[in-house]
Amino acid sequence: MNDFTAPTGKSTTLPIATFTRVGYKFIGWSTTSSGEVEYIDKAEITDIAPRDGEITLYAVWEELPEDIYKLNEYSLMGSNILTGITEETSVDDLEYNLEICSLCTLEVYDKDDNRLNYNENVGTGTTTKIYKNGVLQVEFINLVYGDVTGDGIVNIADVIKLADHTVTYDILTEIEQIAAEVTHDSLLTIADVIKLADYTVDKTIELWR
Ligand SMILES: [Ca+2]
Repeated sequence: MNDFTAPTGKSTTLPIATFTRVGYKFIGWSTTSSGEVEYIDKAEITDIAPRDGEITLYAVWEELPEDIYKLNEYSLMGSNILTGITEETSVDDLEYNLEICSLCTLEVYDKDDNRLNYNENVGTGTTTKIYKNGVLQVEFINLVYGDVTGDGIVNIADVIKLADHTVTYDILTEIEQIAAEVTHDSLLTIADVIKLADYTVDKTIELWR
């Protein structure tokens, strides 16, 4: 992740963690390479580095519970973003791909907390919940690269919404911004708009890492 500058004497939110590690999930930051979590993802921090100096934060990882689900072709970005989901993946497809345990059930909810049907598409910003014996085990925010509107399909509507955002920078939510950042340079610019527009006519272009 990029360097991050925080003002002296003011509370600042740490940027969302976007690291991935196969078989693990990110649980927070430590100031030492093998230490415990000192700051959770997106923690509010004030003056943790010396004035005009810098501090290195190390990612702390926890092994994923393979007896509950398997990520297979998906990966976990940061603490709870499920990535690698392609467009037009239905709830049914997602449940199949994640290989949830026999006592487990999977439910997906839209941004307004309405449960999606099994034939509906999983879009950016929807939430996956996995239960075992009715007890919630894990919750993911779903990320579909290129799907900025959150309907699980990448089309001209996504291009328009992203283009509007690059003018005012106040339209997309945090997760939508990650989905829109298809050139992977940590910036949202006209280059992302162009690549996304190209993708809508040539779906062989790679949008994800
Ligand atoms: Ca869309």
